[in-house]
This record gives sequence, C-alpha cells and structure tokens, in this order.
Amino acid sequence: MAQDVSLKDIRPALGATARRISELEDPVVVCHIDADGISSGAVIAHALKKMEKPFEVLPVKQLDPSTYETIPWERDLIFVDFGSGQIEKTKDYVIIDHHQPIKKTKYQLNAHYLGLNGSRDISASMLCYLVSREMIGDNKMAEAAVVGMVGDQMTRKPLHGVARLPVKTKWVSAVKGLTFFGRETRPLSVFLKYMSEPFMPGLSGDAGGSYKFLKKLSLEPNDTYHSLSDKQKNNFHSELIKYGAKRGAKVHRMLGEYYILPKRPGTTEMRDTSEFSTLLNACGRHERPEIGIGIMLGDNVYDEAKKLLRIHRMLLARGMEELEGRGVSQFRNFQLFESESIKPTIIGIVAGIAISSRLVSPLKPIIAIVPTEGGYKVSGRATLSLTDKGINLGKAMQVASGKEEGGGGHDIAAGAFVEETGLKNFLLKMDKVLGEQLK
Ligand SMILES: [Mn+2]
Repeated sequence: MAQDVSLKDIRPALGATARRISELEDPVVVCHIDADGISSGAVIAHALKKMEKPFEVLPVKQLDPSTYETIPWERDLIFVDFGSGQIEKTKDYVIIDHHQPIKKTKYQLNAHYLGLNGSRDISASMLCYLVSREMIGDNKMAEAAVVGMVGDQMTRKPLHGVARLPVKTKWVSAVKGLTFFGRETRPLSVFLKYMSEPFMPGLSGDAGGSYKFLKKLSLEPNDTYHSLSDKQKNNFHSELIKYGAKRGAKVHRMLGEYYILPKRPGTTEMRDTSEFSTLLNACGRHERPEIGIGIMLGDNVYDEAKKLLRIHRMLLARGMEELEGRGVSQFRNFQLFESESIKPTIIGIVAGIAISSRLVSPLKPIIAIVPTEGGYKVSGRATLSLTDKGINLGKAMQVASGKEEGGGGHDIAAGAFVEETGLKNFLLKMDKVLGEQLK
C-alpha cells in the first residue's frame, strides 16, 4: 500500500539520485513530451538552474530504436518519465521513472522499487519533485509535480501518501467540486455540455438542454464554474445530482477533489491543473514541448502556448469530423476506427472524446488506428464503467502487441505501435484479451 510508504522510507533513494545529479558536469535532461514528461523535465531544469549548473533539456516523442540516434549518448543524461523500459540502452545513466522497470541499475529511481505503484500512486513529475527538494530545498515545482499527476490520470482518487506533499505548499490547493473539464476557462454552458463522466442525458452533448438548465438555476451561462460563489456552487451541485439521479447517471463520479495553482493567473489555462495539463499536451503534441517547459518554469510564453492550444482544438475538431464521416466497425469486444489522416499524437484524444461524448457506443472500448512510418499508431480508450468491469487497455495492448513497453499504458487509455504486417493479428488478439478481461 502506498499509504504505508513514507517520505522517511524513500529519502535515502531520493538523496542518492539528487547527489548523483549534482555530480554531473554538463547534464542533458531527456524527457517525454506528454504533460507528465514535460512537467518532469521542468522540475529537474528548475533544480539545475537554481544550482547554477549548465544544462540542456531534450524532449523526445518516444524512447525507442527510432529515436536512439537523436540522443547524445556520450553526455551525462538524465532520463525522466521513461528510461526504465529501455534499460539496456539507459543502464549507465540517471533515470527517474514510474513505468514498469525491468531490472535495477545504479542510478535508477523507479516508483516500483520504492514500493509505490507507478500507475496509481506516483508520476515521474512527482518523483522528480521529491528529488528536487533534496537538491535545492525549495518547493516551487510543487505545481509541476501535480500537473504531471493529473496528466497521467492519477487524480481520480485524491492525492495520497508522499504524492500529497505538494498540497501542503502555498503553490497548490486542493478543492472539492465538480470533476468536469474546463472549470477555470469554459463558459458554464460549454462546461456542462462537455460533461461526460457521468454522461447526463439531456445535458451532455446538448447545448440547448445545458443552457436551459443553467437559466432555470439563475446561473449566467457565460460565467465560469470557478467564478461562482460557494452558495451558487452548492446549489448547482445539488440540482445536478438530483437531475442525474432521476435519470440513472452515476452521480457519485460528479464531485471530487481537484487541484488549483493559486499563484497562477485566474481565467487562464494555468490555474486549474487539469486545464494546465491539456495546455502542456497541446505544446508537446504539436512539436513545441519546449514552450510547455517554459510555461511551467514561469517564462513569458503563455501566448505561444495558447496558439498551440487553438491548433490542437482545431485538429481535434477535424479528427472528430473524420470519425463521424468514416464511422467505426464492430469487433466482438471493441469498436475499431480506421483513420486516414489524424495526427498520430492526437488520435487517442479523438478516440477519448468520441467514447465519452457517446458519438460511439460507450459499451465497448474504442480502438483507433492510423498509418504512421512503418506501421500503425494504435490508441485505445474506455470508460470508467468499462474499467469497473475489468477492462484494462494498457495490459491488453501489452499482451496483444507482445511488447512489455506497450506505450502509455493505463486501464482507461493506452497506446501502442504495431508493424504493418502485424496489424490483423494484433486486432484479433486484442479482441480475445478484452473478452477475457470482462469475465
Ligand atoms: Mn508519466
């Protein structure tokens, strides 16, 4: 149990990693480009900066043979948010990772070796944060620690154990309220319309219904959730619960703990950690991860990040159109979307929106594929109801692809690369494994 792992237990390991990093003369921080990877890179960059060490940050889309030649192996590398799964290549370097490790090495800090579960308890950003505290003794990067946790979907339950330390700083606040996306920047009418877990008949995906609902409660559809008074919020919550309970929605999923960054400007995507993680993903997925790192470090690059977010949304909208146009084909235990042109870095998000908005059936996971160099990028998305029933897409993809590092592997969301000739076999195996998980 993660709750049993205390800071005291893991401090020797954190200290050893901190010391090793401090010894490096001209380190290169190699990080992944999703929200957790970018946050991790920013945390270590902040620490190195504060120690007045020269360093570079090198964001990498994925760490595998296709990118090995882009890595300056002769230098002092620090891998964050990956590295444990590629241990033959990375064994001599510092690694801070939470993915399933293969074997212990001298400078590897992996969640699993600390008694923590790397898919539920702790992200790479949080591990980096704990290491950085040992290096520099400030806690400013508590922000990045939590944004990475949110990005890796580890806040469906409240932050717990050592991962709760950032909440005790002035940089992060825990708040109770609606768990839907867009609390800080979306007008209430849009916020309500995009509510998807739970799906609310008559509100989710229904602009008119959402608008009427708000008007009936005397709420201004253009206000944001965050701007409401406590009294307005409480009334909104109880009316939503009443409405949902009448219609059989899983209302217990509506309220929960979420995290805001009180030092960041209000009404921007930097205030609410879930919007911040989307902002970072937009930077990473559209080839500008360094903007994401800059914004996390407090550089003046918000306008550029915002531009990337707009491109991101435009491409998602286009992806949704393609999905609506082409439709899905049915397998026994999943539905398949074969895309022609969606960017491999966002196809998973398109699949996620499709299933959570019920554009495709929520009763089976959706598997989306798109051709990419030498094969297919595969992305799967499920719902909380499906994972409650035993579906674990991350595990299913590992088995079906025959690779231990099947890509981003969570129960509800996972991705993989499949070679062109192996696609048919992969899909058949996927169908079989998902069927077995449901039993
Ligand atoms: Mn991660």
